[in-house]
Amino acid sequence: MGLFNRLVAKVRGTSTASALDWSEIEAELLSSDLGPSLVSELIIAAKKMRGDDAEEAIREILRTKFSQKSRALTHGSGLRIVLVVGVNGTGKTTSVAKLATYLHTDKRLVVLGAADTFRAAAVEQLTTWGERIGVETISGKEGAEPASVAFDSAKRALDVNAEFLLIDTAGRLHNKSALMDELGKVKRVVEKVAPVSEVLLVIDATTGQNGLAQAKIFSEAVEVSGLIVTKLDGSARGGVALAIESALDIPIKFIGTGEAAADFAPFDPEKYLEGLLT
Ligand SMILES: Nc1nc2c(ncn2[C@@H]2O[C@H](COP(=O)(O)OP(=O)(O)OP(=O)(O)O)[C@@H](O)[C@H]2O)c(=O)[nH]1
Ligand SMILES: [Mg+2]
Repeated sequence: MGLFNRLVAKVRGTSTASALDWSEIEAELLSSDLGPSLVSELIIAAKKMRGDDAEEAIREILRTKFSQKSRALTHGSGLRIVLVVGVNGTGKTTSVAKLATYLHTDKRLVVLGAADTFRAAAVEQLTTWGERIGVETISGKEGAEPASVAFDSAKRALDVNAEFLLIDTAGRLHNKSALMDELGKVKRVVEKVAPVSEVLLVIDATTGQNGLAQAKIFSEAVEVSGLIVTKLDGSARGGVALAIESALDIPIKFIGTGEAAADFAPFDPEKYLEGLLT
């Protein structure tokens, strides 16, 4: 039985679930990664609920937790620069490639900036994706300053009249202040060429509540305008996505559901709730 089925059965007073303790249900709900504050709010509300509409009532409570901000990529004329950030291994490079594929399929002119100069393999990884998709990737020499690669890629993107520049950055341990400072620097230097219209933070859904901590720290270092939640194809319930939206009011813009370029889609709140509730 799904996590919420027991909650619904408890409210309805049906089946053996009615014998379950509230604290047992609370513990189960916590495994959805919705986080303690959302879960306790749900339990308090559920205790007051009566009858058959429990499921819809729960859905409605969760619905109110979504951000009201737009989930579309920030509009604007001319070049739109998208900075993709996040901790190690969350799926930044793959998400840059997926977003490039998504935009390229929509006939948008895209340039990639390989500003993860931390590891030599990172540049190659992005360049390979770029070749596969058919978009240009700008990189620097090994060990180059991330900010200078970002700057060069912005100039190139302007020169070729690109609509989008997607900049891949190095995985950051979110407690390393030097790396976090570097992010601010990348943004400042790029903005000598053109404004950054979007900073997308990549969160791995399988990291659970740690994702919320990451989002808090990143949004202190740079202004995060949206989230990409990856690895929703895994065993994760992905409740952390809603926990972040609700706590920080940062909209999820895209989701990743696999390793292939096509395993990517704009975030659909209703579909997400369906997945969470069933
Ligand atoms: N199942 C699944 N795997 C994913 C998804 N997104 C990325 N991955 C995998 O996660 C691993 C890490 O992805 P990368 O894109 O290299 O992650 P990164 O954040 O760029 O990593 P660093 O640059 O090392 O910090 C790779 O094996 C990807 O194929 C996803 O949505 N689902
Ligand atoms: Mg990477």
